Amino acid sequence: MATYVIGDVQGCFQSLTRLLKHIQFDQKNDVLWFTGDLVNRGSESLAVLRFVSSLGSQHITVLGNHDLHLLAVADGTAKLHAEDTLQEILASPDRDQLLHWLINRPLLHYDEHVNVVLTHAGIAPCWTLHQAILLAKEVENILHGDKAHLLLSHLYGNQPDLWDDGLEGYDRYRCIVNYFTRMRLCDEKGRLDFAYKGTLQHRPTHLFPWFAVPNCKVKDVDIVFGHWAALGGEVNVPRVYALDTGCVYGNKLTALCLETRERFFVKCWRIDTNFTKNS
Ligand SMILES: [Mn+2]
Repeated sequence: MATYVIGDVQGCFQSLTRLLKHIQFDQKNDVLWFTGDLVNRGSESLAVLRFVSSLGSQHITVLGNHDLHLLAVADGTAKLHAEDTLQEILASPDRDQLLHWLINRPLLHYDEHVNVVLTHAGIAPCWTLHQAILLAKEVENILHGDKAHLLLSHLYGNQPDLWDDGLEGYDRYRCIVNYFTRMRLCDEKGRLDFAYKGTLQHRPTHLFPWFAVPNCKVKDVDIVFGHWAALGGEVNVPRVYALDTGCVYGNKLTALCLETRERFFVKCWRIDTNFTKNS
């Protein structure tokens, strides 16, 4: 038995199929974790969603910003963007079943046996692991309940951009979701920057990648995340694993074996996608 964490698939079903073949994925014995952003920008989001949701207890998926965008569009609280490739899901006969499955995914998964935590973008530098687990649960409870529509309709926006324990209501939930699904750079206090999406090398010098903010509170756990394709899977920080390797941009799709920490990847081509802008 092996556990593989797979980076952002973003609708690239052919690449996912090739990667699973490469790692000789055994559906009876192996477990797959996904870093989120299963859908959008790639050309086969529906196939990815159908496949991953069919894995049942053999898998873990955390929600990414593109997954939440799909849920908000389906809910009527957000509009499709020009570069979105979600129409096929929205028009499919099994959409309600797939979306119900998707909205019930967590924002964070922590496995105490292997001491690994998985989220889409990372963990706010001002949170301990325990706090992050509780805050993810707060939002998940609403997404999984009858107030999900209200939350989705208040989800968008960049404010508040700094965590404060005293935040309440939708400001609190939006801030939590932004840390878990959109974070890349922060200032030394942990204030989110939403503008920069590039490499570590060229980042604004007053900002830090979230995992290298001084006095980062998450310690003694391995953190696996996706979302930041420009990292190319490299962070050079112990116990932090970046797995978005830009599959949808024609780069690579990566799997990390949790038992051996070995990485596997397949090269991707833009034939999997009808999206070419690197954003
Ligand atoms: Mn993302």
